[in-house]
Amino acid sequence: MKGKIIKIVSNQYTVYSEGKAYDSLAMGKVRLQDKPIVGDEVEFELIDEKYCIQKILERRNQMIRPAISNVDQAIIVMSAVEPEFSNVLVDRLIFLISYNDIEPVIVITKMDLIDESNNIDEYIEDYRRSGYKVICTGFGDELIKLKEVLKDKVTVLAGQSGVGKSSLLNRLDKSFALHTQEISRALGRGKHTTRHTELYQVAGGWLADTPGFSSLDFSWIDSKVLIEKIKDFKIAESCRFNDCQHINEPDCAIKKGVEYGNISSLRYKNYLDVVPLCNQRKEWEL
Ligand SMILES: Nc1nc2c(ncn2[C@@H]2O[C@H](COP(=O)(O)OP(=O)(O)OP(=O)(O)O)[C@@H](O)[C@H]2O)c(=O)[nH]1
Ligand SMILES: [Zn+2]
Repeated sequence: MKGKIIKIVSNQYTVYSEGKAYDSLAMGKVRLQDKPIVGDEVEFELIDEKYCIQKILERRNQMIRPAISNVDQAIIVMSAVEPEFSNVLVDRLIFLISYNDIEPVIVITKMDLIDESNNIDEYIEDYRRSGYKVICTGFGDELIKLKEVLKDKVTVLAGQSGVGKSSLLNRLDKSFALHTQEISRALGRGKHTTRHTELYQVAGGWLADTPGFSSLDFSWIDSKVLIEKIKDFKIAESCRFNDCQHINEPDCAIKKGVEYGNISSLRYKNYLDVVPLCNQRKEWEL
């Protein structure tokens, strides 16, 4: 049978397959192959009345913190106000998420609190023009668009404190929200239980119970790889140099794109700001 690991507690693996959850064990050869993690697509069989994981299928991607594989999308939760909307923060998250081969989706909360003088619409337009999905929410909203986005996908939440992650979860699924509150309370007490990430069925998809990308550390990022992953920079034209960093090289297609307004100047500026933070780790530190 084929299934997906949705929970791991010590050597007990919960594998979900066609509407049912199976308590399973991992065979020695599987554990040697590569430690199974939550999100893994696996082959498993009933052997001597026990479900045994035989094989981990190739991972499309893999996050370290929390350890989850095959993540389809990361939702960047950012408030319109309180705390103030930060395009710098959103873009840094976009870069880190894209670097991990995960699709970023932006959810802007607290839209009910903005007044006319607010310029958030310009940011929203900018992200949409670049091809990013943006969902606006606020109190009183039924989250229909968000639910559509979650359906059939494996999703991780990201976003700073106070932007409204818990409120969103509460409105999406009460029992899931209670579960995540337990976790943050335990973490807040500094309790040394080994934290096990778990995938929960929410709105017809899978949502991780631990937020990701909480460290905005670029030191281990290879800027050459990052360039390839940023959606805004995927254009038909090419730069004069194959290894163009799009900083001050001549005949740079990206700089031209920014100049002619085809590439977001905001994203480009935020890219320039993270480049010096990249490539700080030595090979042996990774
Ligand atoms: N008006 C309004 N208030 C909101 C909205 N979303 C969240 N809030 C409020 O913003 C505050 C912070 O929301 P939380 O959901 O606790 O934020 P969080 O991202 O979970 O924060 P951490 O738990 O610290 O990570 C709370 O007082 C919420 O009631 C919204 O869409 N509209
Ligand atoms: Zn270039």
